[in-house]
Amino acid sequence: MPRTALRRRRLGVAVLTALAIGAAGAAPAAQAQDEEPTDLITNGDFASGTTGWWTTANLTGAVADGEWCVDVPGGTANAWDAIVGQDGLPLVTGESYELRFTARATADVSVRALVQRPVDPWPTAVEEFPVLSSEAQDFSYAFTANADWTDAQLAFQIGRHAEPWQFCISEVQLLTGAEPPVYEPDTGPRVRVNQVGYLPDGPKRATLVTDAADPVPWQLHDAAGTLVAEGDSQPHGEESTSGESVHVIDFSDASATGEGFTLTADGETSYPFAIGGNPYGDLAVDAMSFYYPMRSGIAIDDAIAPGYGREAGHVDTAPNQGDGAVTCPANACDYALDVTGGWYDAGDHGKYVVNGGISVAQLMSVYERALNAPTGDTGRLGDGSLRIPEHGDGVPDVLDEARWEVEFLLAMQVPASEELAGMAHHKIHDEKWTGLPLMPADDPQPRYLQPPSTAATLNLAAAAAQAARLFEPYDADFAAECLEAAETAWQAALAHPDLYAPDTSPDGGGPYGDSDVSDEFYWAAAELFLTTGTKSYEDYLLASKVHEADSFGPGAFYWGGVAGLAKLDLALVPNALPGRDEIVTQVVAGADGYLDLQAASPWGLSYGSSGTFDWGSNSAVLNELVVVATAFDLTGEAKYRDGVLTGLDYILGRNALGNSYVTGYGSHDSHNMHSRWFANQLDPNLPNPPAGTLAGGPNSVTGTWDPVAQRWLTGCAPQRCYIDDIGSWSTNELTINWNAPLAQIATFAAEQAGTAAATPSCEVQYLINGQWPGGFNAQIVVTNTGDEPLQDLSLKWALPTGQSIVNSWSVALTRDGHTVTATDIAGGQELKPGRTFTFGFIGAKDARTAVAPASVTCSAA
Ligand code: 9MR
Repeated sequence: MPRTALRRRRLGVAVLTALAIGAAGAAPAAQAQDEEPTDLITNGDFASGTTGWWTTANLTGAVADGEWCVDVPGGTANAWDAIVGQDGLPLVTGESYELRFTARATADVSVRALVQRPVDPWPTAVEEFPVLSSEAQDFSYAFTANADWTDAQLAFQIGRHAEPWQFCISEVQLLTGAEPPVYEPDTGPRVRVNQVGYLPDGPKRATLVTDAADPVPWQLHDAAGTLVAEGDSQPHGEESTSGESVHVIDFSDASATGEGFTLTADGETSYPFAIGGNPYGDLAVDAMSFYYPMRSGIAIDDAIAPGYGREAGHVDTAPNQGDGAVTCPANACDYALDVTGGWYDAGDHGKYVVNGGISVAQLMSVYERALNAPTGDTGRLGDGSLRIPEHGDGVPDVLDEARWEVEFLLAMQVPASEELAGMAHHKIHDEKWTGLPLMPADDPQPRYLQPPSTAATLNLAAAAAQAARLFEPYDADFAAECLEAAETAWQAALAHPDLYAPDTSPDGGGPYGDSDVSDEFYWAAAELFLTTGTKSYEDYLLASKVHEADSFGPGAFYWGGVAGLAKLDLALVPNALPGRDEIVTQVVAGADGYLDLQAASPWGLSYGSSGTFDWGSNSAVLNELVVVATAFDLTGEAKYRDGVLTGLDYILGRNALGNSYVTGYGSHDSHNMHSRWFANQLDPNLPNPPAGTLAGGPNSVTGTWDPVAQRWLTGCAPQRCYIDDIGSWSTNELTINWNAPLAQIATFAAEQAGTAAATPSCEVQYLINGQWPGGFNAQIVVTNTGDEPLQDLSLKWALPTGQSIVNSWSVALTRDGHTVTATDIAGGQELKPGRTFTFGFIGAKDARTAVAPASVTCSAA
């Protein structure tokens, strides 16, 4: 076919291509005007057959009419198991290039197109995943080289598909002198709002991006277009994290409720949002239901998680090599462990104890907070509350989900007969990194246990100790098993306090390196103390340098720094640690620090004022909010609740990119997170991540960037160093540890919707009147502080660990799980305004001092 005809026929498709590139977040390249581009490809029009080109041995093909078609066998595992390529391409650092080609396929498949150095570790200059179909499409990708290479390779990696198909390519060019790619994200309206919604009695703020120096008027309209509130913005000026000039719009006083509100200012109208209802209820459920499709070792049931059904991953079924009997590389250990189960860490198939420990701890804290916080509500976390298989077992679903991971953590412990008995292996992962997409069940790699580490051992100790106290009323045997594993791990860590995991990793997994484990020791001691009350843990805490240190800096805590997490639990979970008030003071002071930073930020952001947004910055934002939420639970002061809600606005769209970082929430959401199996961007047959998945978020640390970030984000303001592209693992991965604080904050926010109206005017004094070895006497005095009589009054609290009820007087006490409910108060008669009623019980306890519950809630008819 003559070349001109070929071009004309494909013109329409070229437009489509440009749109596709725009959707990926960037403008297509244009040719620089002052120099003649050179095409680096030899025989890109296939006029000389396949001269200059090579293929892997499993491909055969033929050239006809300037198009080369090759037959690709089915049944290979990786994209690079079948390659069409050309070598010896020279790239010059700082120069920009445009890769162009035309391609079609006999099936709708995605392939991997890249320019790389064909030498381990295979650095790439550009990596793209065009989706081919039966009609030829033109593709164009611009990139800037960041190294001088004389031997770059253009590769079309076309393996990985189950069925045989045919790949046809024509008009391949690699042109010099291209315009550098420019990142032009779709930031939507300049009025940036929480795209999900606000609470009627909560703070309601938006950020307007504008160069206007003076206040500008704003209007709030309801879904019908009726004006419901108006005012003027507050100019803030240049803001460094976004690189933009902004104003704040405060519409907190708006009292209308409903769906579909919009905010208009400076000629721009925001995405729609709700006011009222319970905008965060589904978010909380989704953020926790995220974990089920992340499970390893179990088939995911499509009826439970619609759209996410898949085969079990890493069971002992080929091509998986299975996690049923995993040993150490180079026979470094003489045993094999069954480490089936647990959650995959992130977009990869690795399972890492340090990160598993913090993730499951924060998920369990969703439940533990609900037990102890005055506005906590275990009712929304009951059996049947999440999309998981364990319904009907009488156990709160979030604990069922947590157990899936805790059991994996226990399995990672070194067996009793070995030298490092009780230590935990740091991680288990593939021998080599695999490509994307790759379903867990299709991973053919051998997997190994990496050496035990003190950090992993202590994370296991902390998480298992917390599990022990939370599972105690539901499964005493499992609770005992957890506690034994935790205490064994603690002793092992004391015996091997400096087995540090390195900052570098063998191929196929992330490092999770950590050479300061003083915080891990503190966390494990705190959880063991909360669960057992044992004096040796108390002594350890009080002697630790961590105890009095400020633990609430930027990001509050993360997998490598867990002191803050320990302090939140010491502050909120009932215990008799001497000087415990000091810890409460530290938590509240930490929260005050975050509120101060938040007040200074026109985005309501406490994180990032230093100018750095770290890998996983969204989790740092949310973990700071967990501290603020705990301060609310401890003090009841509304400013902390408002701070949490304001912080959540950033995650849900009030940010420099106008992007909601949670899949399925908001008009413009992240949905192409880095994942091997939620890989819809690469393969239309695969799903996007499930609703309620959090993206890692802006990462301004350029030295940690992946090739996609390097290609598109150069020069970004910190808050804008993010791209919703599946290749950008350093800005856009999904992980078990990042979704956990989302679950915590979404649950907290959901509980704040409408709590004020439900609380009757009553005051409770809960006194431990006396205690003796093995028992105590509790007296509860309830007062009606309101003007109306209280009818059918009942009280609820979570019984502190180590206590049980023996007998009671002047009341009926029932116990369900941790929760005690007191009914038949005042003999079933109404409690008149100003009157008090006293009842009590004899309790049994373990060796520790009996303490009162963290909070008691009243309800009345
Ligand atoms: O979350 C981790 C981040 O703090 C580190 O800076 C980064 C580089 O070591 O690794 C992140 O963890 C990744 C892990 O190593 C492998 N699985 C995916 C994790 C999220 O990106």
